[in-house]
Amino acid sequence: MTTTRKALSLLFGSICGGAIALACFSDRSAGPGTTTSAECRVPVTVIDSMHYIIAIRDFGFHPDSLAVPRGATVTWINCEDAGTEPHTTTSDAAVWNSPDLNPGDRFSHTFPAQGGFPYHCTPHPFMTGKVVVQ
Ligand SMILES: [Cu+2]
Repeated sequence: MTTTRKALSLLFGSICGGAIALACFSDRSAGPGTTTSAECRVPVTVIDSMHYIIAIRDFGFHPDSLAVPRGATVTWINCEDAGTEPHTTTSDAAVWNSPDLNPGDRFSHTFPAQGGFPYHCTPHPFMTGKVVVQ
């Protein structure tokens, strides 16, 4: 039982650590100089080995190709200026589909299986990207 508890505590510690890291990156407020715009200016892609960020900026996904380990969570953040039309992250094979993401909004998906996962933005089909789960 002790071993199980330790494992659980480690698991939750790890999840909470990730949540805290994400929370640090997920403070939202309006206007310039806020956490969201700072976060969008800094090219942060890797939070830790299981949490990754893809910024949506200038009508593109940055990075547009991202390799992650199996079980990783990817968070897309709309880093466009306020007032820019919303984007989505939509799996080409219907594995995930975000709602409209306005500037400052985010959407996360966890990838349990290996493979290549191409995606696009529904309102702007020229916006494409790919997550490769290794
Ligand atoms: Cu778009």
